[in-house]
Amino acid sequence: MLRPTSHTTRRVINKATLLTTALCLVLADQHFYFRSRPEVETRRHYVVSEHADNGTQVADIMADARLHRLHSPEVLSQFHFRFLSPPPAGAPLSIDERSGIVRTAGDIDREAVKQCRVASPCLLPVDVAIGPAAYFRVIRVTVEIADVNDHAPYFHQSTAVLRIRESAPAGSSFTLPVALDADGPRYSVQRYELTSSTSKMALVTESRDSRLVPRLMLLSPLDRESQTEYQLRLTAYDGGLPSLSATLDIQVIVLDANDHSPVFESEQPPSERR
Ligand SMILES: [Ca+2]
Ligand SMILES: [Ca+2]
Ligand SMILES: [Ca+2]
Repeated sequence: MLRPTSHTTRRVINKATLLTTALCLVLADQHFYFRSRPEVETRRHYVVSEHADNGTQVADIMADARLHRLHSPEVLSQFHFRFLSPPPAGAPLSIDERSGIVRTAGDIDREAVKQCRVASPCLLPVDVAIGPAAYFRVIRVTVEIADVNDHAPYFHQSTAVLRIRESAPAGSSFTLPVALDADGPRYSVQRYELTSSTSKMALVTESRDSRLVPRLMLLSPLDRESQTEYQLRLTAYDGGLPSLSATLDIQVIVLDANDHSPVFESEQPPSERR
């Protein structure tokens, strides 16, 4: 049997109706808001090799953005293209105002681009604005500069001196000078080699802050009384093919430790010398 609707039930229904209506209005408003937002243009990605020939084509904005499909030839003939901001120093690029073709306009040098000295890969935003105002549009463009191995590793100095006390136990290790290389991680220093005539020392490397650090490890204790110094050569190789290298000559000087008791020059005590 149906029971008459109470005032309380009617109030609940009215509140629910109001809430539903409000929710619909909010959703409708959001729908309108999302529909009315301009579409976000996909960022176009191009790659150009470091030191590519001057005039190398990097991008054809007109063709790649399919502007021919969107506009008549009459409209396209009015278009002009320009970079929103000039490409950075070290990455000379030009854009043809009428065709929208992007080319290298000088020597592209990855290591000369400030923001690429520590960043890898080297990505440069070079957005393109299309005019006239009636057809204004921004094509978002990223140009990646592909690294080439155009820098050899180098040490800050050509020689180094390492002083090791003869009391240092086997297993002790000592930091050696690090080689630097201006190229990106792929073509930077990848390995070290140690050349020496002794089997008392060996090279070990450790990775620190994404950099390979060479260390000299003692395999057996040194004895100054038998050898006072050692000559070593440290060579750093980069990741090129063939790899480029740098060398550092290291002089290891063995420091004295008080590891010998005093001895008399003759077998007789001084008091017994004549
Ligand atoms: Ca370079
Ligand atoms: Ca290199
Ligand atoms: Ca390079």
